Amino acid sequence: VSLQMMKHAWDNYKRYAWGLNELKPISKQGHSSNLFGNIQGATIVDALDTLYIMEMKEEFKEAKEWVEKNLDFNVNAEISVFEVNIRFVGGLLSAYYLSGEEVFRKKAVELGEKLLPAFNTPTGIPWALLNIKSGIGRNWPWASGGSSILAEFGTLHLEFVHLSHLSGNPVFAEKVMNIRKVLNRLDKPEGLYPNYLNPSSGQWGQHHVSIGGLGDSFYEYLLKAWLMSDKTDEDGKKMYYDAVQAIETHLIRKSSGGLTYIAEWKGGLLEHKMGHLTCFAGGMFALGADGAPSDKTGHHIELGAEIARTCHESYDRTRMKLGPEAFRFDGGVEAIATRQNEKYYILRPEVIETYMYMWRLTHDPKYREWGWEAVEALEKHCRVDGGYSGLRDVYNNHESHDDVQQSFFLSETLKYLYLLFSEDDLLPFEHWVFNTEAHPLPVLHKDDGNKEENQK
Ligand code: DMJ
Repeated sequence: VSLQMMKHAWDNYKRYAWGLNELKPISKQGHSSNLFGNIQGATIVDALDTLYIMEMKEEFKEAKEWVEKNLDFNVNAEISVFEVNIRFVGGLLSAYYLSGEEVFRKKAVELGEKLLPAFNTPTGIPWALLNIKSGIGRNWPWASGGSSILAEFGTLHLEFVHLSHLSGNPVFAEKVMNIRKVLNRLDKPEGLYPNYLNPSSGQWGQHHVSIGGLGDSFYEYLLKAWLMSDKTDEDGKKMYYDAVQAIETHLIRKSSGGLTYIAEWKGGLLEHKMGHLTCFAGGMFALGADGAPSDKTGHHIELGAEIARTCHESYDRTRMKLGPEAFRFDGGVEAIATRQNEKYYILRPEVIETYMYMWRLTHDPKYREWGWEAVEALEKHCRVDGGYSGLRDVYNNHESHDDVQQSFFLSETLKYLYLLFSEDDLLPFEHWVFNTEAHPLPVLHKDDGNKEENQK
């Protein structure tokens, strides 16, 4: 089924928005997001590995040809370093490792080089935004006192380690190792990592902590850096398990109805709200269970299972059976969005991602059942003639479509669905880690030479 869904998403993108970043499936035209400046083709690059894994050979070939002929980084564009890294660098790296086609390696390294000026700050903590022509960087104007964002500068590690590996140039790995060093030198309030860090002073901004937006994939990359290093990156390992310990103590709570959730922390006060983005953490806890101290293994799996259940409830308690952007545990509600501007669903993957990890790690059939519920809901409410669209209010009786087919729907949501219903030996966890945009990167085994033969 996910293959048919991919075909529908891809064919319509091709028909109405080919070469542009994303598709507007209702108005049947291209959608450009300023996250990528005028770098084009986000959906193509994000979808490459999904096409490959689903064995959509014709489509993969046309996507590859587009990359060869049209993917151009010599543009005057201010881009989000994080978004371009996870979608474009990550997408190209996976396409290279899966297919062995040199063009993807070349383009990934070329783009990586374009991103390097972002690190020209007093501390080496990179800017959020970078003009890839002039090399001038800056931060989001809304971010606490000129700060860089934890989930942005903390989500470069996996890709940059691979860029060094594939180019033979150590500079990429050095840049991300330096980020670790800066973080390790800093005092952390209650052992927690605030979402904001000033790249000039090297001091934290506001003490807001989140395992959802602004924080999320930083934690994910600590664990995955350790796994991707064939469990040699002891520093990443320690930072991850220490952080989880602090998160459990200060952020994880149980509702009176028995649902475990991860709250947000604002200078010591809890906001009892969980974002859809935060739901990825179920899969992360389960994936990390194996490396936890032996008496904690079962506990981390259990934590993953509880988060999966809570996030499933957030879907089940809506009219459309798709979860809201954020849900709350206060004022008498549990796992329900209470604010109008938190009721939307933009085809995000995190809940299905967690089902996929939980399925692989426990084989409890309920995760496939829950994944199937999501398929049915997507088909019923998000599928339109011109592709798949997000929804403005998942509690409403009638669909109000937002008219965007996000590129991560093809790279993540559909890939995780496909994996959820595949055998475990398709991209086995011993050999692959998924970047935060679901692009698989091979584990770098200790005895790997420069050109390793990785198992598919
Ligand atoms: C994706 O780009 C990535 O999963 C990122 O980590 C968070 N946001 C979107 C999906 O929701």
